[in-house]
Amino acid sequence: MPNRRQFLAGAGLLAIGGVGRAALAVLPEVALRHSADTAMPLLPADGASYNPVVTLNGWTAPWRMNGSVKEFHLVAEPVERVIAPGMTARLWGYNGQSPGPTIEVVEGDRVRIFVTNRLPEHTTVHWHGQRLPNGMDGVGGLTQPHIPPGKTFVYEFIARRPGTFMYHPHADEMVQMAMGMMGLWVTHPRKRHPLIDPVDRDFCFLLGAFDIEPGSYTPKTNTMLDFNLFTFNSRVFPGIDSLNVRRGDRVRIRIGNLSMTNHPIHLHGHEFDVTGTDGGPTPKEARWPEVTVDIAVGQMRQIEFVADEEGDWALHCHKSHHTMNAMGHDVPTMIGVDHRGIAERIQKLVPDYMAMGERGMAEMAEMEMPLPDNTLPMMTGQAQFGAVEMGGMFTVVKVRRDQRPGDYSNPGWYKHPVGRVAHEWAGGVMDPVRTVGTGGQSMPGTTTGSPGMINVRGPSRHTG
Ligand SMILES: [Cu+2]
Repeated sequence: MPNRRQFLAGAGLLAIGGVGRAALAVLPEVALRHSADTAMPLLPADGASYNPVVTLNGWTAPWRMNGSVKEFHLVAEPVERVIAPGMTARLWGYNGQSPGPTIEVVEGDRVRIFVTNRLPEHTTVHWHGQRLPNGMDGVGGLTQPHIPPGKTFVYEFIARRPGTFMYHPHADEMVQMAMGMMGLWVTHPRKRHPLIDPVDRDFCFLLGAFDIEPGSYTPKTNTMLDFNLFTFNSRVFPGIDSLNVRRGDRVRIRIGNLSMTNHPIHLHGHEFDVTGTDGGPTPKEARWPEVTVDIAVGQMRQIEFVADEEGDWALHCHKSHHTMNAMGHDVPTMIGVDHRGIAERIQKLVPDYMAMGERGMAEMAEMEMPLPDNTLPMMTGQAQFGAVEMGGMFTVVKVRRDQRPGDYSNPGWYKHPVGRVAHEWAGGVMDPVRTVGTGGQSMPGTTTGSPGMINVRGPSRHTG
């Protein structure tokens, strides 16, 4: 008779739904989480030691040891996710949240993951980037039968190479990923690795996008490009926690992209190296300094830097539409349009009407605009100097000299040294000298008269 282990290895997948109560009792307990707060790192109680990751606005799945096997239990299910205070989305995720918990193991660990499906349709889990037996790859129909609603499947493989990986369904993928089904997987090196340096802080998060109509709760799952909420771990600014570090810390940030477009992620005030991808650690001679890294769909980029500049440094997607929340994307451009008198007339018909954007849209961040229920302002957030005018994929790396090692708490806003903040100039101001072009860019322009004398030629082919 084959024992249980041999059966698993031989069959690849073992459906255990429908077996008796006693057998079900062997399943690891399901850990659930309902908060979107950043959980403190989960220190390994047994096995090889490592420096655990901190999942931004997320958490690490607890496991149990069963003999020499690390066992996890994921439950695919509908969840409620607070996208930022003031907005809750009805998503699909794992163990109470979207994204699911980070799975954290050590190179060489034998890992067994039970996956229970509490969705209304079938699913699978694909372990993106991993070396594993083909039958554990999680492609519904191709490498395994789908996991029907109500059933539990089990995956088992050895975490063969260290790195940062992702997990997501490979079943009705467009819908299930648009609903928020995704998670991260970190495999730590078992011993000192020549290409993986120890770090003081190790953060991770996933890039995602949702299309949730203002006033509603459920994403539109057929959207291909026009998403209106761009998220770090299913959160938008100002709901994304800051990354709080001590000055001089070596910091690693692992960022996976399971949205439908690329995101150039930009860090202020420091240069970083890309030290790893889904394919593994980057050879040291192939690294170069960057301040922005473009992360394509289905890619993970792992960046590292020494946080040696104190302050509140922005970390954000450089696509400016991705640092906006819903509402803003379809607003017509009104710069230069004279609204005088129009708003009052329209307000007689539509009492909430406001003329928007006549002088740009910054005023949007400051005024109290009536919003549909369950809808966030499109640009928002307050810091010590006023409105930050952001949304979506934006957060702050807070570097402080007195942040204690291992302390991830928010130190508040940076206390700038006196005289080190941009401020209004108190001296005299001269009018700028303007240059009027006389042809192609290769031709020298004509500098006009003295300051204050500006010769401006009108457009030539216009009348009126
Ligand atoms: Cu982006």
